[in-house]
Amino acid sequence: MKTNKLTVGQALVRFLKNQYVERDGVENPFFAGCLGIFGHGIVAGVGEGLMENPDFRYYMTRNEQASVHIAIAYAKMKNRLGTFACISSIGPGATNMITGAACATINRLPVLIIPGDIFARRNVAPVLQQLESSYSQDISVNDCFKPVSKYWDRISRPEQLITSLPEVMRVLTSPSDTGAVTLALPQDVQAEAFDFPEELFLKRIWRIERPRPDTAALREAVRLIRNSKKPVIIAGGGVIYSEATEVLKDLAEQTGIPVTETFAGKGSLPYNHPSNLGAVGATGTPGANEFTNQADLIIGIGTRYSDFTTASKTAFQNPDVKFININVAGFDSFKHCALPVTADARVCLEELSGLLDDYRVSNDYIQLAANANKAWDEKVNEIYKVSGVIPVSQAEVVGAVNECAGPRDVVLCAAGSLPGDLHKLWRTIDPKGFHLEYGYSTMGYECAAGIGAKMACPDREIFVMVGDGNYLMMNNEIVTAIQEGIKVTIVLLNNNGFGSIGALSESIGSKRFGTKYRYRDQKTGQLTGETLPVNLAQNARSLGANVIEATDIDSLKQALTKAKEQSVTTVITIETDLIKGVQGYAWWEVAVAEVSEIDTVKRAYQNYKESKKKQRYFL
Ligand SMILES: Cc1ncc(C[n+]2csc(CCOP(=O)(O)OP(=O)(O)O)c2C)c(N)n1
Ligand SMILES: [Mg+2]
Repeated sequence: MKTNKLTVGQALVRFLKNQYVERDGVENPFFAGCLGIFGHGIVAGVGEGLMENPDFRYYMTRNEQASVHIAIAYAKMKNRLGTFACISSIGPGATNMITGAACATINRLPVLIIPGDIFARRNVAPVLQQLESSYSQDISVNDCFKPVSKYWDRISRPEQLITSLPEVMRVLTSPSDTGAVTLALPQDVQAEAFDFPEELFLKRIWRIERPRPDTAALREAVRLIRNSKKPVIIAGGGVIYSEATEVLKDLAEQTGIPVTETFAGKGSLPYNHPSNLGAVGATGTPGANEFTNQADLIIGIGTRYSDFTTASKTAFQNPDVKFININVAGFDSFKHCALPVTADARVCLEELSGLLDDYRVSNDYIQLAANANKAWDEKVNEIYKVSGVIPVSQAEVVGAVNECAGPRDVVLCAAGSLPGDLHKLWRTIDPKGFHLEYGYSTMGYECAAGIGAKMACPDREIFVMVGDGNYLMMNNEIVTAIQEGIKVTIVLLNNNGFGSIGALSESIGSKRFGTKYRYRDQKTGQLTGETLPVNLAQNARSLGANVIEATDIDSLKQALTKAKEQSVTTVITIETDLIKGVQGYAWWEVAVAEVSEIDTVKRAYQNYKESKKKQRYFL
């Protein structure tokens, strides 16, 4: 056996740059490089390995959490066929990545997390940044990654890398198991050399499988569909990741079954397709919710049925409702005691189409869906209409950005009141045009994720839409965008606080307590003073961005046109109304105080009890 004497850091980088994926005959390198921030726990081992391999590019970021956001956004745009390795030092650099790891795992997106770890040799413990434990020496802060990782390992001896790396790749490239994979590397082991077998570094191609459905399950699915009068499809992220959107369109046209879309599934059909009822669930359209409410059969494709999709289990009110779940992950296909069809979405829909060639829902049902699609489009026109009132409403801003964005351009967002508005309103044409991280709804995802999205799709304009709260939580990656010459357009909506949690607070009787960015008022002792003097435009400018300050919709439209011509990351700021929101059409459960001295809370509790009556189990 030929061997190669390398450090763990060198061997790791060499291995990573030789990993490829192949799906449908198309081959691509799996890793686009490495993101991270050096510290004493990674600089000598992996850091040195990276320096020796400049063809595996290292990108310096400003916060380790943001590194993971960049990787997640990249993986999402690549339909999980590519990602980054994210490295950190030991201690705080490592724990900064835990939020990112959770975000990746929850959204079923692959990211390789490589935190430095404390000396395996232990003789110098406790080292700087070490968590000491009185009951075990086999614990470090990196154990915190265990519940948020789909695979977790610590390399305590160099040769362990040889058996761990194939497992890392198996999980990252598995459509059903993917998520964050953590490989903790003790700082001494990283720098130790070993005679690694040459074969470890040969080019390796991981085939992304398209598992076919079980014949009996498929037959049963056909029987259920044939017996259904009011079937509805819920298209989740799996439809897009599997590149099943064309087949879904054919199936919808062949059978007349209407389609609704989750956050991750939005874009499964173009917004103006007559079978597209649009957003489903808590942030759904009236049409989508009316149809799911009455459906006798829900066909969930690639959805994990989050509470936003099920309107906290109130979305399906037909007493005879049944579920067929087409999902590559058995974990998801069994939800709601469905008929599980564990398979890749695209091949499954292809096979299903062939077996349903004589099935079609009634013309009335098809017409009702087309009417709902049209009615909602007219409503969006109304909501997008410019009122001329200053400060502008958020919906007017969404309208202006939507109008400016080309059919292949991307809107990107994660938390606040924007996700719900975008889910309902945004007119998506291209399957990759709507990028919402709404599995973890991580504040601070946006500015960093914009970079990852642009790296994955350099030929698309990326419109990052972000509220002031999200922006203040993590705007630092603007510096990284400037460093890398990456251009995104960040539309920053400033309503001086939390429009989203403020409205939620009001709905549960808590009167927007603690949701506005205000000075502490010395008289009341509360945060009820004047608005804070924060200048977000100046902040963005100081980080190197091109900044345009808009005041109304006209100046916003001009700014968007100018931003399109720019090659530098551009931040457009605009003040928006904190209170004016878009109406909702379904419920979302947030628990309300059962006892309270406050009247508004007491009333909210009564409403809450009423809403809960519609919650159902699906057995
Ligand atoms: C890391 C994190 N902390 C807290 C929350 C809860 N949260 C959701 S939205 C939001 C406020 C967002 O503020 P902003 O970006 O200004 O958007 P707006 O609500 O004004 O639309 C908060 C605190 C979260 N989702 N993520
Ligand atoms: Mg805000």
